[in-house]
Amino acid sequence: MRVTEAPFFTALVRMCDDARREGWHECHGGNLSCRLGATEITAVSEDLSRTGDWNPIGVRVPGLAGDVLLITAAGQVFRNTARDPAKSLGIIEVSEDGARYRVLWGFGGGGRPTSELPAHLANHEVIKRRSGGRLRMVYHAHPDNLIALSFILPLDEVVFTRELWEMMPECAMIFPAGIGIVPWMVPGTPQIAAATMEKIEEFDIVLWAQHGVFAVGEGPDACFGLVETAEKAASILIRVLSCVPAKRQAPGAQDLRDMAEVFRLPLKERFLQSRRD
Ligand code: 2HA
Ligand code: ZN
Repeated sequence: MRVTEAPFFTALVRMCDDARREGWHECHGGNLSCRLGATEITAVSEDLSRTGDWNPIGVRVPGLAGDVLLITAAGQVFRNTARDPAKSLGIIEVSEDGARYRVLWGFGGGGRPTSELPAHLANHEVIKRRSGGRLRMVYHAHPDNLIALSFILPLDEVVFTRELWEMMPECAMIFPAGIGIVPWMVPGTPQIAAATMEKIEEFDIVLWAQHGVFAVGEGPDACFGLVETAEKAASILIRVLSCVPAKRQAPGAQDLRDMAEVFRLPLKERFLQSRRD
C-alpha cells in the first residue's frame, strides 16, 4: 500500500486540516507525530526506503530504538497539509542507539522533521513506557485561549487545573490528571524537551506558557479531543473574565468529588483544595 492511502496517514492529514481550521496552526505553528504499529509499518513497507543518512536527534531516546514515526515537516504550512501531504509529513526511523534518525518516506523536496523533534521523541519515550505502548500520539498546537490564560492566571498547576475543570464537567473527564505547566522557554531546544518530559510523566496535557500546548494520546481523535476540550474551557473562562471581575458561582470541590465518584475519575485531591472551599 502507498503511504498516502494508509488509514493512519489519512487520519493524521485530516487532523492537521481540522486543527488549522480551529485556528491553532497559524503559518507553520505547531507539529504532531504518531508512533506506528508493526501492522501499519508492514502495510506500507513497499513505499519506505531504508537507504537514507542517519542524522542526530539532539536527545537520546533508547526506549524508541528501531521505532518508526509519522511526523510533520519543519516549516510546513498547516494550510497546505491536505493539498501536499508528502511534503508536509514524513516517516522516520530511530537508530538502535536511540541517538539518530533517518527518513524512510516523505518530507518532499529535501525537507526534514519539525524543529520540535527532540521534544516529540523524548515525550514518545516517556508515554510509551508509562502506558505500555498504548499512547502513540504527541501533538503540539497554539490554541488562543489557553495561551491567553498563561498571561492572566498565575502559572500554577493547581490554579489552572481547577479553573479549567470548573468550566464544564467534560474537562475532568477528558483530563482527570489535570494540566501541567512549563514556563516560557526557547522553542525547539533540548531544555524544553526535558522540562516537558518531566510533566508528561504525570499529565496528558501540558501548557507551554505564552506559547501553546503539548498533548499526548492514543491517536488523533484522543489528542485532538483533549486540546479541543481544554481550549473550549479556556474560551469560556476568558468570556466570563471579560464580563465580570470574578465568577458569581462555580462548582465546588465537593461537586467535583461527587462527579469523580460517579464516573470513577482519578482526580487528585491537591487539585481540589483551594481557598474558595
Ligand atoms: O513552528 O510551533 O514550537 C513550530 C512550532 C515550534
Ligand atoms: Zn510552537
